[in-house]
Order: sequence, then structure tokens, then C-alpha cells
Amino acid sequence: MVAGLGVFLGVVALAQGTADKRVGDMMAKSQQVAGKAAVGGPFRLTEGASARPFTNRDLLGEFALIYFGFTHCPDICPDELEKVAEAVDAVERTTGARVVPCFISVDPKRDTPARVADYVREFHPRMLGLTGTDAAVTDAAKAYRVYFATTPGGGEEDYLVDHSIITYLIDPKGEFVTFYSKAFDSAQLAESIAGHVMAWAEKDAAYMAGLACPMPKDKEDGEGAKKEGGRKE
Ligand SMILES: [Cu+2]
Repeated sequence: MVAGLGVFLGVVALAQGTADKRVGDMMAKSQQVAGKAAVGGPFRLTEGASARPFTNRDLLGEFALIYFGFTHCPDICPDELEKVAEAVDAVERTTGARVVPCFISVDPKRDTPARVADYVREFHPRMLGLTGTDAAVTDAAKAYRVYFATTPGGGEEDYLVDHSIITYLIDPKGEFVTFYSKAFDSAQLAESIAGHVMAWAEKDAAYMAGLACPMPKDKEDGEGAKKEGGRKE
């Protein structure tokens, strides 16, 4: 268990920079031992659209996908959030489960509640945008072992934030399930998440009963709907 956590944290460290492939390769090995590892946990932030407090407890009852980033990110964050949005829709189509997509800012200075609310709307109608004080964001990132640092050289309002590129899957009881590196495409994300959803539904009759009937598959809307949701020019 302890060794497993060590391996897991090493994997997260590797996610910085160009080690995505290795993260992906090692994930299968690490996730069993890391299943109950100390990843995730309590956070207390502000939800953008309502400008109200939002904690980890507000995610209980559904699977959630949590991604940390910043709204000024030139391309990585938009790409990752588009994948998250596509995967959420695919999982809902195939299983009826409403996975909650969740963006947490690591740039609280510029990412006000209003700004994150506007930002997440570009990707998915149900995506939550969370931000908070410096301390609250730092605590949340620590809980998820997310690295972030403002890169030197930028101006007062014009700077980049270097950060881990990881999407976390959280179960309906708020426990960390697994994580996905940038190497995963939306189809792989969706397939993995759907597997966890179905395994959960088999053990939890109330959750199973709450699954909406899968939507009819008459619309092969994959590309169109996503492009629309993730449009960013
Ligand atoms: Cu980014």
C-alpha cells in the first residue's frame, strides 16, 4: 500500500512535461494499489455560475471528472476539457449516467467566479467551474497532488501557469477511482468511465435505479455536438 502510493505519486510527478506516455502505461499498474490512496479529499471552493460555496460534498451521488487548469491556457486546457465534455456525453449515451464534469482553476488571481463560469460554458452545459482564494485553490490542488506554478517572465496580468495535465475520476461516494493523462483520447476516457459506472451500478441498486434510460442512438452527433460545445476561436 505504501509502496503503491509511492509509485502513484511518482507517476503523477512524471505527468509534468512529456512523460504522458509513461503515465498512461504505468497507470494500469498503479491504479489497483492506488485505489484507496490519499488522492482527492475535501475542498472548499466557489462555483462560478452561482458564485456560491462549493465543496467536495456537493459532488456526492454521481461520478465526477475533475480537471485542474486555467482559463488563459492557450491550448492544453481547451483540448483536455473538450475531451472531458465528449467523454461525459458518450458515457451518458451508453450508460444513462450523468457524470459531472468539473474544472478547477489554478489561477485564482485572474479566474474569478464569473470568468470560470463563462469559460466552462464553452465546453459543456453541465460543466462546473470552480475557483477560490489562493489558499483554497492551493489546498484543493494539494489534495489531488496537482502541481502548478506561475511561469516567470510574464507581466502582472499576462502570464502562463504550468500545471499537471490530469483528469481525475471520482466515484459517487467522493472517493478517487483513477486518473487519466493527456495520452487518453475521449473514446478511451469514455470507455474506461463507462466501465466504472457499470461496475458501480451492479453493486449499488439505488444508483442503478437512478440511471436515466440511455438516449436513443439515432443521432450520430459525435463530431457536430462536440465542436459546438467546445468551440473556441
Ligand atoms: Cu492548461
